[in-house]
Amino acid sequence: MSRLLRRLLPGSARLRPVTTRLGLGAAVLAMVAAVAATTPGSAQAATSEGLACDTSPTNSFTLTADDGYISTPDGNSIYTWSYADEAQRSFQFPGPVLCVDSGAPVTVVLHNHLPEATSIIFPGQRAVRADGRPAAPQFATDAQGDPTTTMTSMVQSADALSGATPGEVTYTFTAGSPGTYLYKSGTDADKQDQMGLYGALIVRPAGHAGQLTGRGDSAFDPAHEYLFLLSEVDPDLHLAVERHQAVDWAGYRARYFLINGRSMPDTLAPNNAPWLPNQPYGAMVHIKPYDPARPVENAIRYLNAGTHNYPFHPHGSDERVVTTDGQALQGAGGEDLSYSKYDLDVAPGQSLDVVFHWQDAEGWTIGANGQPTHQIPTQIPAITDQLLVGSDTWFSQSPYLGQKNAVPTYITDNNACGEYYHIAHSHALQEATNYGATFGGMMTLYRIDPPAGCPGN
Ligand SMILES: [Cu+2]
Repeated sequence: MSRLLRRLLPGSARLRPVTTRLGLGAAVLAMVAAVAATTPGSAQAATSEGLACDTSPTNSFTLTADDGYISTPDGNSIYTWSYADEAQRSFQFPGPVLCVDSGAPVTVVLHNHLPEATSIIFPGQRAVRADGRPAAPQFATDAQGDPTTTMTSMVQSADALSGATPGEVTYTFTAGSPGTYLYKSGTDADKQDQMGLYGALIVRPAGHAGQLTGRGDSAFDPAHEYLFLLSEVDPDLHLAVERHQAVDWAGYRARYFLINGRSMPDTLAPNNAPWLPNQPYGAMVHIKPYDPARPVENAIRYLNAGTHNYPFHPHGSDERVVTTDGQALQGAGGEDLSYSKYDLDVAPGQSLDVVFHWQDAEGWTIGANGQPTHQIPTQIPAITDQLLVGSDTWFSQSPYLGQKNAVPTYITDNNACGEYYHIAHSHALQEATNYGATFGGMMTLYRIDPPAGCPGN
């Protein structure tokens, strides 16, 4: 529970009886009202699209490891552990996106409000220090005499300490090469990672804000930069931890598959959507067609916080991988070794940074005279891979970008102005579900607006 809610609800166990008596909806409303009433500033309330960075002029961040609840599109509420930026909010999932420049000295202070000890590790960053000492693994033995690894950087639970002072540890390191990295728990990591203790660390090339790396051919439009932090949740495991029961790893089975802590269709909601108060990050890509007169790329940072490979599959176009695990893809002589891919396989702990654009390759645009620039077959199967297939709620019923035909009355129309939508999802199709219900899970949409824009959107 957050310190904020502790203050509002004196007694650390106060929230759960509220949940029991009033039902979850009332408890969530109470939490929303409490957060809205007491959170300083308005940055949290403003919705937005795309990458939402936490930055600091001194590259110093204070994170709180805490527990809270996340919601899923099927109405479930899942007990979760995560990190929150103390300056921003009391609880959020996943942890805040920390953005720093390569070569910058970074400080991360960790406060622990979890019921057990925890720590943070920063895979890919060198010479991390914890309270000034090297944050190296520390070996101990368990009850069976087997060696176990703990971290010197481990911080005890505040609940284990007397008084109100939380456990605290300070990590320092110099931000490494430009790229996308995880930060995550280093203590009982299988469990604590599954419980949600992870976030993204983005390292930008110093002096080249609009590039993924120091290479000019990694340039992108900063207004169209996105993060896809991929992970999964086994709700039974989370429930066991909430009830202080043993974790049954033999029975592990993920039921929810997430991008930035949300499942489809919640992935489409904007950043800081008020109905998802603890899951601030959306995952919808919103771009315009490639314009030869203004040839800009868009960027996506793929990051896998799960336990196995997620074969992520954007439908609309290839994406060009320019960075893996914080390493620019180039040869010893600086030659470009980036490659285009239609399925982005993201391995556990791995990151891929890509640039891409969507090209109206067939010229299905509306010309200056308001008519399609050329005639094409009207049968939808002729153009399936350029569209969501069939009479979907997002389809304009027109193959022409910017034209919106009559939509059948029996569907809910989510198409604003004749824009295109491509789905993008894990191609392990059981991961494109919410507890088995299809068209959910690790899935989002790419929205391509007409070249002239979309009035009111
Ligand atoms: Cu697909």
